[in-house]
Parts: sequence; C-alpha cells; structure tokens
Amino acid sequence: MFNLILFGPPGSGKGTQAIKIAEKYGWVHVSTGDILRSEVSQGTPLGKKVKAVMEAGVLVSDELLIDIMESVFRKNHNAGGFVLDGFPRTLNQAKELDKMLMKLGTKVSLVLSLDVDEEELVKRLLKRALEQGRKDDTEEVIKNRLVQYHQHTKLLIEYYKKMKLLKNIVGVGSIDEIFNTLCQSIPR
Ligand code: B4P
Repeated sequence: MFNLILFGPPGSGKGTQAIKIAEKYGWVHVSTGDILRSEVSQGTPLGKKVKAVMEAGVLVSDELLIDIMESVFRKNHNAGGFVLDGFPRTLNQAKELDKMLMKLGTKVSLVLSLDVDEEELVKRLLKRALEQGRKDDTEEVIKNRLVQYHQHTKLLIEYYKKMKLLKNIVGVGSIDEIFNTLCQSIPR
C-alpha cells in the first residue's frame, strides 16, 4: 500500500493534483475538505456541527477528523494506495495517522509539499470564489485559513522532514507541469 500525503497551504493545488495522481496510480483520493463539504451540503448532524467553523476558515476539531479518517481506512482496507489531500493538518492528526496506518500494517510512504507564495495563493482562491462561490474563499476568510496554516499545519514540515519523508515541489506553473514533477518524485 502506497500512502502519499499531498501537503501545502490552502490554494497550493493539493485538491487539483490529488485527483490526477489518484487517477494515474489507481489510488483512493481522500480529501477531508470534500468530505466535510458534502456533510454540510447534505445537512447531516456532522455537517451542522462543522458548517460555521469551516465558513470561518478555522480547522475542524482533531477528534472529528480522526473519526472520519478511521472510517475511510476501514472502508478501503483493500486499496493499493491513498492520496491524502488536506489531512493531516495538525501534529495531533499526523501522530494519529501514524497509529492508524500502523494498525493496518503500513505507514506514510511519502509527503510531497507544494510550495506556492502567499500572493499567488490569495489570487487563486479569489479566482475560485468567482468561479465556484465557496463560502470560505472570501478575502477575510482566506486570511484566517492562512493564519491557521501558519499556526498549526506548517509544523508538520519539520515532523516529516525528521522522518525523511518530505520532498518540496515547486507549486507554481501549469497544472500539467506540476503534475509531471510530482509523478517524477513518486517511485512507481
Ligand atoms: P480544503 O478543502 O482542504 O481546502 P484548501 O486547503 O483550500 O485546498 P483545495 O484542495 O480546495 O484547493 P487547491 O489547493 O487544490 O479545506 C477546507 C476547510 O475544511 C478547511 O479550511 C478546514 O476548515 C476544513 N478541513 C479540511 N481538512 C481538515 C483537517 N484535516 N483538519 C481540520 N479541518 C479540516 O486549489 C485552489 C485553487 O487553485 C483552485 O481553484 C485551483 O483550480 C487553482 N489551482 C490549482 N493549481 C493551480 C495552478 N498550478 N495554477 C493556477 N491555479 C491553480
């Protein structure tokens, strides 16, 4: 089982590239953002709990995310691989992920980190706001999402660097160029 984490700040292209990677390698694409948005749009109890938090650009609690991921792994225990997009986002989530994978007799295989400067991130997310009208793509919420990234998620760079799993990828350029660079880093 190959377990790839696509890492990066909001707007760095994780979702965009994760879909293409999952298709090419036949892996399961897990976007925690998509899972949560689907709960919100269906008005489930979980969706009702997280709606306001997501719309404010704040991270949803680790406890909920860990439950979601446990159920994803349970459902897909025969998968050949996973592309994790948007998870883990905190040190606690990263440690819990290690435990979950250990139970399945596997571990994180590689972390590809998409590097994009902040000006470009904001530009992309504001463009998406015009195209898709996502509630968390307004200027003020984008600022919050970047603060959350710097306060909680960026710490994972050191975590995975120490484990010698992290590889930095230039995340600016055409989607296909970036995809090719990512694929060159995947030993398959
Ligand atoms: P996500 O859905 O993960 O949102 P995101 O970080 O903005 O990434 P996304 O995948 O959507 O965007 P992408 O970079 O591909 O999370 C949303 C919220 O859910 C969080 O704020 C949080 O509240 C909650 N959440 C999710 N996971 C959580 C967790 N683990 N713990 C706690 N809370 C969690 O692309 C952005 C835009 O750039 C797109 O429009 C795309 O078309 C464009 N783009 C991509 N590549 C490009 C390129 N090369 N050039 C130009 N544009 C490009």
